Amino acid sequence: MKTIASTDHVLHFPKGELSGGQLVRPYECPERWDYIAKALAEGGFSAPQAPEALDLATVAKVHGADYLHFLATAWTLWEAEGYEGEALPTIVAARRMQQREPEHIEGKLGYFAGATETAITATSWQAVQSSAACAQTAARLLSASDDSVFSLCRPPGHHAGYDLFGGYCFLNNAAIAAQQLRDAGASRVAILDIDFHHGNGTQDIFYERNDVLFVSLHGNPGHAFPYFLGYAEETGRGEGEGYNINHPMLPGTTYDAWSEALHDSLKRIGEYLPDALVVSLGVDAFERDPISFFKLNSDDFTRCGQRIGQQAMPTLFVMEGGYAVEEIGINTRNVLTGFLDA
Ligand code: SP5
Ligand code: ZN
Repeated sequence: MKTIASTDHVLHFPKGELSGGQLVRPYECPERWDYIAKALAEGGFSAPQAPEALDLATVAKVHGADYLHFLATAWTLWEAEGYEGEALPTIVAARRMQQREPEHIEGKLGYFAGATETAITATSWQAVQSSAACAQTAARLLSASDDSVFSLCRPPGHHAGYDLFGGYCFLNNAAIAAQQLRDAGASRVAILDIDFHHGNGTQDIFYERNDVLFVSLHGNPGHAFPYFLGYAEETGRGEGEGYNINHPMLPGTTYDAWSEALHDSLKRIGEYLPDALVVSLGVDAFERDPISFFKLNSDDFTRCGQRIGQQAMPTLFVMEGGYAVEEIGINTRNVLTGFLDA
């Protein structure tokens, strides 16, 4: 299994994340990438390959043009105001407000914010594009001949909606990979999202489409970020009706219950007969993750990978979350080795 990764990830490292009423050192930090790369090297995986240049035409099929322009220019506009800190939204386009993009950068940040913990810095956009390029390059390899590929994306992507950033995400790497697979000839693509958090951005992007099936296992949104999406009754709309499946689970969920949802999910994915499977691979379902509440242990991630491997489908793993930094490498590698050993 090849790994696609870009050292550009270090260009996104805000000093602050808004958490618990403070600006803390971000949970989503560059060391995450280092631990994963190290664990893969120690596990005998081949050295990561750099991505090809990102094709923004593919990105523009899953994100709005106004949003992409915002991401590309946000820092310049912010800096021009003379602000001292990193770009963070302080107001959002909430209920009963106008849904209209303002001229001022503070307004733009709020208009495109899906959450307010995530800062934009001077060099974030380059890191974000390189992360998406990893997913796109991995999708190209899968379309060409590879049976499975791992895209070591950082920053992650599954909270990025059609025109929303937040939850540490800017471009939806898994959605870009799925779109790339479709454009290269796949009739149907399934996305399995096993990150602890609901993949609200991915759900948003494909909610009215039946060519991409989205299935997510996650913390019940009544109790967990992103709070405002991820309930079981969200099943898709229009042509997409029946092609969105959510498995919210309560605090304390262990592998016994979690793996039942995984089995259900993979059964449904099998029935869909996809040409490729994209796995949004977060390992924040881990028992010692600092911001999550599931109870999977490191061996459970191996079992999870084995179960996914039993589908025997062309599979692209896209890195999402996981904040128990010292254990993120082993947990990620366990999913991949489990998959390969299935
Ligand atoms: C990709 C991904 O996993 N994104 C997760 C984004 C979550 N951001 C908000 C987390 C709020 C957690 N607050 C709990 C602090 C516990 N000390
Ligand atoms: Zn997560």
